[in-house]
Amino acid sequence: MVEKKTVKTEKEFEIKDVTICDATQQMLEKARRDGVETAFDRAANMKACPIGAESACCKHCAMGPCRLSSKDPYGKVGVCGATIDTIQARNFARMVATGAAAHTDHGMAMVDLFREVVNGHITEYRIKDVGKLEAVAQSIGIATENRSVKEIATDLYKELERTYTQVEGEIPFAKRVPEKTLETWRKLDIVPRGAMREIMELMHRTHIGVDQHYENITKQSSRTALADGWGGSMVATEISDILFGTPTPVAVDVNMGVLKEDHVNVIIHGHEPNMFESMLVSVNEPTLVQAAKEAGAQGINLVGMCCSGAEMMSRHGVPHAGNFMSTEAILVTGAVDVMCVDIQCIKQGLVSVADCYGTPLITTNTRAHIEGATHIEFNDHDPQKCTDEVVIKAINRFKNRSMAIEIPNIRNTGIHGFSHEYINYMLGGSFRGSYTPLNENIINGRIRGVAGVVGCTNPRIKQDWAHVELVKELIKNDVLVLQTGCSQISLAKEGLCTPEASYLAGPGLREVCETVGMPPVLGMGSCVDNSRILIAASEMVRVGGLGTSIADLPAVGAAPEWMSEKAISIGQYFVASGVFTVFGVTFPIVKETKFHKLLFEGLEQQGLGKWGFSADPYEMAKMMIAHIDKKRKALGIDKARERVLMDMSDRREIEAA
Ligand code: BF8
Repeated sequence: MVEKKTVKTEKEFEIKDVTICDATQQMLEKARRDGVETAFDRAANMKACPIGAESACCKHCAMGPCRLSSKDPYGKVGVCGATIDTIQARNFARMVATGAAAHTDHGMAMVDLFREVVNGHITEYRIKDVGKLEAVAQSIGIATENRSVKEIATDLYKELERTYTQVEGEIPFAKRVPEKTLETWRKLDIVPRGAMREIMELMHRTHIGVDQHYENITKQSSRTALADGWGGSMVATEISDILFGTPTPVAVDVNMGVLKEDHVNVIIHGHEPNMFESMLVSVNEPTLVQAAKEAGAQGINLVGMCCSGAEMMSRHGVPHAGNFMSTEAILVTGAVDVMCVDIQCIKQGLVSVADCYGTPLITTNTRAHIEGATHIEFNDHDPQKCTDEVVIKAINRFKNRSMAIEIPNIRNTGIHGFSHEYINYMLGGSFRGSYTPLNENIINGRIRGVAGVVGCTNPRIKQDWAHVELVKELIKNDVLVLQTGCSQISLAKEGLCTPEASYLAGPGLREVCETVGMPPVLGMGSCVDNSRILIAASEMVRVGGLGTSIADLPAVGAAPEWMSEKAISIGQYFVASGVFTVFGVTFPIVKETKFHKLLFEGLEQQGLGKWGFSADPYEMAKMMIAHIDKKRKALGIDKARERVLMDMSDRREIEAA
């Protein structure tokens, strides 16, 4: 029997109203029976602060905190005189700074690991994808011909370190940005120098009494966010591919049914792939497998959650158990023998849920301890020391399982691992690998445009619902969807990551999917892998026929259930790269202010993209499709789309022309 350690929820809610995920629903029912509280309960009992939700408060100094009124935003100013626009721009900027810091620090950890591997100080990892190493090196002007892997890799890590430490100039991956987009950035003076400098300057500028013009603050927000997307995140993706392999499509099971009652179940939840890679070695270590069998298990079952889970799913076909809003719920199965975490999106609430079910919750990263969890430090120089110990703890927990286990019997098989490189190959084959067929299909109207649908799940909205409804609307309207992060898992659970799902697509997209044998929804990995979408967009520009900058493309982005500051940084770098980006749930801004106008209109007039907001996925789809159509019209390819509706003689005429 579970010992009831948590407070009974005061305000009950209908479980079917908070998630469409059947497995999570089943576990929330059980949690209720067991008297266990989760973030769904806490959200129901914690009204979001209405002033904070609209970013109308400032707590940057001790003369406040100051509260302005969203009903009358210009009715008063803060004690220092800060206007609503300054306050909102500063708050927004700090979200960008934190989100960018999270991604760039992750990327820097990957460069640290890469450097130690290249210099022979770490031997447990090695360069797995030499082809990718050469391609990345060439993309930023490093010579590869007649040079050893070590020489190329040495030049590459030294060059990529500039992404972080450089104080003047442009970050290395600025070389990958389409010329016209880069030109716009240069004109606006927002090309990132180095991530450390940009984040530091943004924090400085948002201090009391420094930058007090919302436009100027937002410029530095863009520069910092770009240091994330084209810097830290892109480095994280590229180095991880070089070290651990570039993903190619693989059939994987997703959902809580990937747990196995007769196995030792090890869950890894977090963001950096190195600990997970080491865990993959530990769970296959013969002595540990033997120990698991001696404990009465059939074997050790390794499962991922959230973003490192999405990476391992794409690279190695490791099953994935669920996204952010399912991390507490899965512990309620009683079948998790250890949950091992590293950094980012790890709810502190996991401690009490894990405690209720006797599951060890292990933190491993020096940057992320949690009070009440067990810490076993992970060290890249001796990685298995930590991961072996974690597996031993899991085996012990399996041996001493005392409570009834209930695993939702739901598994959804889908195809994941669509790296930018694979899309290139998939569309053109090994002899003609290129994005030309994609561009051609956009120009001829079979594919109306491309949408990146990404980001979190959030208890303020029914889990997975907005992701699923939005994506269904988009593909129905012939919009090809690229996905990462928790959103990808939402759609995988709904069965949309299979080629068979193309029956839900419009006739044009369906035809392309059926010809190529691909799903209408392409899963590209974790949140740092949004950088793959940037590279895909650049490639579409380079191939030609769709304008000269990313802002010209019939491409859009969305995070319909976002919750984290990382999501805001991602949104801002997509916008600054030229993409119309729509967020759901809530937006931290007061409407009818100058800052609102800048984000939702002004940035586009400067040649960048712009923000959009709607809590309704159908409305969101409408806005995104309208934007795609606007871009098609500007490119003069709107007629091509109408052609799909023309009769045979019209077709013959156009074909002849
Ligand atoms: O980086 S999508 S909830 S897990 S922040 Fe977090 Fe959001 Fe999930 Fe990964 Ni991204």
